[in-house]
Amino acid sequence: MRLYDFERSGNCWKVRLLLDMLGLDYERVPVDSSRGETQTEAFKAISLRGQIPLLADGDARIWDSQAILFYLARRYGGPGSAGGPWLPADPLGEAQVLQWLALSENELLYGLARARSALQFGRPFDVAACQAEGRAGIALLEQRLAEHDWLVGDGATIADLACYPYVALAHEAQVALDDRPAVRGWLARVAALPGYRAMQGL
Ligand SMILES: N[C@@H](CCC(=O)N[C@@H](CS)C(=O)NCC(=O)O)C(=O)O
Repeated sequence: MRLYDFERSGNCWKVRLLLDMLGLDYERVPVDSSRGETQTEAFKAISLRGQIPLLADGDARIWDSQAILFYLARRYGGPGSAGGPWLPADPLGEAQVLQWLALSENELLYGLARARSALQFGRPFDVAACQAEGRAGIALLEQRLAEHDWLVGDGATIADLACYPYVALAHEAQVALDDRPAVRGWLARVAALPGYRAMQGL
């Protein structure tokens, strides 16, 4: 397997977390999105959206971190069910995972990730508006995690890995978690999972 990847990308970090936690071997192909390397003709020829992460597995090319998490969980998530512990097989559990993937693709991406991108990489986003959207997402996480250890069910799923990176990077978006004790506890639980590897430079 090959992961087209940038160390400082939270979306790529999600995928690396699951690959590492599943103990899968993969080659990392560095693509520096902060320097426009996603927009070359060569890269766009393999990635429809011209974005990382992109996973190559045999002949398959999968773009979007959420889709990649889903694929890895279904394909390699472990014996016993299609997805193993990372992706519940029952309709309600699967829908609950999809809800949190939606949060990661909306409030956390258009909020936290974009505020970070503006502050750390000089991207032209409205920092205050993005921070407000990110805080709204974090408030929803806090509500869930005040009553539960994990976002879905009783153990870690791809929902946790999808939401984790940009919340763990919230300080780089200048969004404080001081009044979010349940979220801070959950960040520590994710970081204690076997196979966890931090983003370099954090
Ligand atoms: N929804 C996508 C977002 C991917 C994304 O925004 N990737 C960024 C890096 S974190 C990227 O490739 N940006 C460069 C570009 O759009 O040219 C996902 O979850 O994979």
